Amino acid sequence: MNTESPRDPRPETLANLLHEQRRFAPPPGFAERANVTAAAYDQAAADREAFWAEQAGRLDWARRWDRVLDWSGAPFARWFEGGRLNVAYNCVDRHVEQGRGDRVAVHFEGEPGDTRTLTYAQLKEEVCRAANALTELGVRAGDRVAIYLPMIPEAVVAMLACARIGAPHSVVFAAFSPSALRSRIDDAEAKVLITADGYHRRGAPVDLKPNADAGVEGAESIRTVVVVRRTGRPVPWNDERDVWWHELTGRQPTEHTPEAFDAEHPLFILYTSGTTGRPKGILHTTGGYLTQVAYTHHAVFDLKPESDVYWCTADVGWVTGHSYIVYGPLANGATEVLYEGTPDTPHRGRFWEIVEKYRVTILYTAPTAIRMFMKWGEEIPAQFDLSSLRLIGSVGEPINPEAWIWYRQTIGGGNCPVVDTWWQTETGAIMISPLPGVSSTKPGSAMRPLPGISAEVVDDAGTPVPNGSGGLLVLDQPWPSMLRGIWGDPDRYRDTYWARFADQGYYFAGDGAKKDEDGDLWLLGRVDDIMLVSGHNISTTEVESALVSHPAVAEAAVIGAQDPTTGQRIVAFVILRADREGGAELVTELQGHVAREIGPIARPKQIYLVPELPKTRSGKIMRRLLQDAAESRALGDTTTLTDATVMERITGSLPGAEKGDAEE
Ligand code: 6R9
Repeated sequence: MNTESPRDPRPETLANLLHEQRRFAPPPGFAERANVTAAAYDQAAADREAFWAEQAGRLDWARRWDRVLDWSGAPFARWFEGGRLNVAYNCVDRHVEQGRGDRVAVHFEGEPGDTRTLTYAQLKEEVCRAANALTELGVRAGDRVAIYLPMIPEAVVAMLACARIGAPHSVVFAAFSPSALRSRIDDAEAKVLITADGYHRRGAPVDLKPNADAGVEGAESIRTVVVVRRTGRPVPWNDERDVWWHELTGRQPTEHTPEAFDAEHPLFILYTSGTTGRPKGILHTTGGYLTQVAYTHHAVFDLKPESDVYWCTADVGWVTGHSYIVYGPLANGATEVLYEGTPDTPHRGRFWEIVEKYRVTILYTAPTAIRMFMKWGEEIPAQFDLSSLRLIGSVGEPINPEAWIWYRQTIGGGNCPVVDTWWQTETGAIMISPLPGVSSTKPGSAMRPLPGISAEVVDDAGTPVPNGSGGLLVLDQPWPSMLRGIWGDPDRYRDTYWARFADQGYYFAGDGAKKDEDGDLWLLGRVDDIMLVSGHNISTTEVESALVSHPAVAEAAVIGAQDPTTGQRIVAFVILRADREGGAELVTELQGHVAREIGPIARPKQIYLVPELPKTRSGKIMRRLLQDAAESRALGDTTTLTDATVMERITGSLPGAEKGDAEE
């Protein structure tokens, strides 16, 4: 998220274009047993702070807070002032103490098919050993630890061990480059790096240690590199600096007394991969963060810890992995699946095989994955028994209505609530989402702010727009898991998030949204992506959703390219479903389809049929690069792309478009 972009073409509020009429009430039986009912909205509205204080009671506090919220230092919030707690104790020890040590915490599934099961009792031992190990290395409360690990149980253990000793962690995606690792280590001045020899991806071992070495080379703050053995392949080794995880933790006691930390003690720094600009170290703290991730995981996913098997497919290097693989589910005593690999290894049914194998009941994934599964075809999930699923969720991007419907029918069997959850690295936890036992959902809408959360859609002057109109999404009240700043840069924190509506004191999220006639919210993507065509604001999301509603289309990315007559012209990049053939006729048909769905003004001037789209590691489309390609400019920063060569394949398929040079 970034509001520093110079591109800001909106002289008026967004138009309200798409008309989606379908509604889905909670399935019979679900509502009666739902964790949260409609009363929560009223309760929170009556007294927001009392509501959050009650939710904080879901946690074990070593010392109760004196005051729920101190907002006098706005925009720097202090929640649960005076309270003290230990996050790892809350996520692990207390479940064991309450007699649930034998419950499975993590079902690990390696990509090659190896498995490992960790009960809460075993997780506690591992976390204690790791906490003792970090202490032996001289890590003290407040010291930063960088974690550069794949999706293996040690990633969860390492994060919890840091939390246990009060050492903020900074997790860096294992697929990020050495230079990305290095800049994050330097910015946080991390003392220790925890990494691995490698991991398994797309059927082959990938070495990680050489990247870690390149990343720490000359990094002055790093004293020790701890290396988890995952692939067993030979690794370069520095005797002065490197130590094996299994040797270091293996010699530690399995007991460790958790210390209680202040509610505002830093828990982690997470750098937003960002589609624009220099990465920002988003800072989260202890009590408010854990309260909101635990509450939202309970409310939105309706977790019944005794019977549910929960699976969030995100990577731990993304905020979704922090909040909804590690802290939220474990605080709630969940049993969850952790999968190392990709959805197409060794075959395109791997996700569904895992759902069937572990009888997964709650699945949380991203629109990018859902659209990929649509592209592959519904006969693949049809080969597996998905009847265990009872709730399915989505996060990361606007979910197009057709993808939502496909997800509900093909994966959810038509009887699971679908929760489209809007939030950000900065918000720490889910903010806008249906409540599965309450909301009558609309495909493509994240519906309403959760109980205790307040959001508005405003125009450029900060005035709320009426129902039926679009504008800018703002958060007008502080919330417990809000970011507490950008690491080391308070001015940038104010400028980026709070300057736009300084008079009103609103947090500006950077996203556009519309309120429909019922006041329900439809997220429209980044405002940087809004197009201005002949004086009309058109959101890329709406044109993309119109394209995806055509049976030939699996995925679409839309951008506004400069145009001498219309200001911007709409250019679409389209991926077809597996069984469809392209051609000039189809392009004309798609142009007509969009014009019919939205209106003639939204008709794309150009449509390119492409094999792939450029995406960040968390699956967000990088429209900026497509814009560069469409305007025949040299490509901007490509370092956050999953696959740096994808733009070559896309530009190679554009008639007449010159190929830009990727910057490193
Ligand atoms: C959790 C996460 C945040 C940005 C956010 C918005 C987009 C996320 C969304 C969504 C529409 C949803 N976004 N969830 N847009 N509907 N359900 O994704 O964090 O990586 O920081 O990205 O992602 O644009 O501002 P992060």
